[in-house]
Amino acid sequence: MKNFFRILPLFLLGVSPAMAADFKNLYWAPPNVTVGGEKIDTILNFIFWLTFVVFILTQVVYITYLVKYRRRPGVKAHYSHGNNFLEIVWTTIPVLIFLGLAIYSNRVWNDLFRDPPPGTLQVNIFSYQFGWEFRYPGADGKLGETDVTLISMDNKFGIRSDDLAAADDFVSTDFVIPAGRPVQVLLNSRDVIHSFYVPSFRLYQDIVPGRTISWVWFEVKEPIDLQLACSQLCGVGHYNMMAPIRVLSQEEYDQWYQEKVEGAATAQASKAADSDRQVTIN
Ligand SMILES: [Cu+2]
Repeated sequence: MKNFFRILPLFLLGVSPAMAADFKNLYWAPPNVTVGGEKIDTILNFIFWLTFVVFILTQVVYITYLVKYRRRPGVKAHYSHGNNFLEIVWTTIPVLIFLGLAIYSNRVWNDLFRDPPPGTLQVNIFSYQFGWEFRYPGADGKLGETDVTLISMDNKFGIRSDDLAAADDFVSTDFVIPAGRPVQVLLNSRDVIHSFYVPSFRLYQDIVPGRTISWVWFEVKEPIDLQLACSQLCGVGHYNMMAPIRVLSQEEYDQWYQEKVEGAATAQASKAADSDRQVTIN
């Protein structure tokens, strides 16, 4: 019961208790782990404290006037028709604050979502009811091209069979990325709108079926284990639509990548052998 009352305000604020409990911080977002995420935090903090101060000030004025001008024995309640000068002042100030915030946050947005730097690792993220898969460039370092119109049960990523760069690409069920290197995600959905949401990355992006969303990129500072959870109610299995995010050191990542590339090469070779055999039988 005590816990219920501890968690209730979080529900009211729209914070996921599981997420907050995970970071032992019930009242704020989990720590930011990306380069540039601080800029989002600066805006969040500024808006939070501004709202807090404005709330306190308006409540103080409101309650003071309520008490001061109330009806008492021998005193009539004061009626004011308003004051044009004051109206203009307290409309202009919020307009300027909102305009400033809009311009500043637009600049931050532009800064964070400009074209990724050269050498960025590209990962194709495929979402479906109810799970995630991650496609990596193979030994050639090039992610094969895809076409959303080709996405089907058999061709999950919509890989174009005429693109040879796709042949050595491999798929992982964990989202494994190196720390200290920019990662660009190409987001696809097979069925409905899902959402790529990682609070620690300060990133939220809906994934819309029928198109590839390619402007999201980020750089994680240190190795860390996190969880990717779909944040767009997408059906009965939505609650279970998650995948581990493993941010590794460059060394560990290289090792993981090497193993995956070798695995993909073996699979490719045995597939080729199989089709050879079929040709012989026929
Ligand atoms: Cu989903």
